[in-house]
Amino acid sequence: MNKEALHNFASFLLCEETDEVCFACHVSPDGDTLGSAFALARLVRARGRRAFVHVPEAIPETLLFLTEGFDNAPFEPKTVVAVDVSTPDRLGADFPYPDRVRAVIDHHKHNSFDVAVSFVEPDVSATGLLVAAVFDEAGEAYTPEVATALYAAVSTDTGRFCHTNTTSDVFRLAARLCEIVPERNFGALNRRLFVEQDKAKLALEAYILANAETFDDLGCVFFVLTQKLRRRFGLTEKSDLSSLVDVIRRFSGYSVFVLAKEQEERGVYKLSVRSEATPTAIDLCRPFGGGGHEKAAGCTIRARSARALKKIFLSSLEKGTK
Ligand SMILES: [Mn+2]
Repeated sequence: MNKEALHNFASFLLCEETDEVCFACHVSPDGDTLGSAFALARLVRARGRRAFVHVPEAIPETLLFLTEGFDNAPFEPKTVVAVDVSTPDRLGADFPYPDRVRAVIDHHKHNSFDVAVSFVEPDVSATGLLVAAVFDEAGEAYTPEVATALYAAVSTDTGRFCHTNTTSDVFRLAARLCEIVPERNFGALNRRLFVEQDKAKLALEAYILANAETFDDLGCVFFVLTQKLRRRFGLTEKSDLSSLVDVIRRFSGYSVFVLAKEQEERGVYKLSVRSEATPTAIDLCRPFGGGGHEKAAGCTIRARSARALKKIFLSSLEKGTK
């Protein structure tokens, strides 16, 4: 971790002039962007400054607890800090303050923000680890709310401590958080984050397992969640579908996993791509204007049907494997 970048970021965040701060999350908000942003907002508030968290889309139900006891009413911010956001467009098309972004804290390999204060560490497993370092640098203790938020950040970005980014640093931070999370009740927290699902979602998961298409030559598992299926399983726009790709990742003998979600706008599909080999997930998504990490990435593709979408993606994958 670059000590100087850490020091600069912490100094910027805590200097007198940094007030009225908006911590901005990325689209398709996950545990890392949300947990990190809420922890940072609490740090700034602990120092007597005003702060709120901007979330461009609905917060998934599993992560709503991060907002408990936190009055997140927005105001006209002076400063915006992008949290776990790799490119300005991932702040969302309707982000109201794009020209006020002055700092960024992130762990994506390709961060394209051109801002005065940049704390970007591509080798770090989650932005939550960087936020923990900012607390340490600032000499600020983790409150139970902060510990819970940081746990949400690192546990989700490491796939519940399963992905290859589960480093000893991750476990060291988790061990520290374990001392602070209320009643050390990780069981309840994990159940909330990872285990319990409503009936509709469980039925959908079973459907996906039974109906995902496998392409043996390409080592790929593919599933398209159409609007029709969304209606059939009673999903709303608020339903958190981010973990669905992990359902198809369970097929053994395959290395590329794609979950495509048809959007309300006809012919638009958002893809979550996972890859355990080459081409990497980011290499598969970049031709379509997407981004992310080596093993986990996403992109948006326009196609006239689910069938056409599959054809587009699979022929791109085929080219990549040659
Ligand atoms: Mn992240």
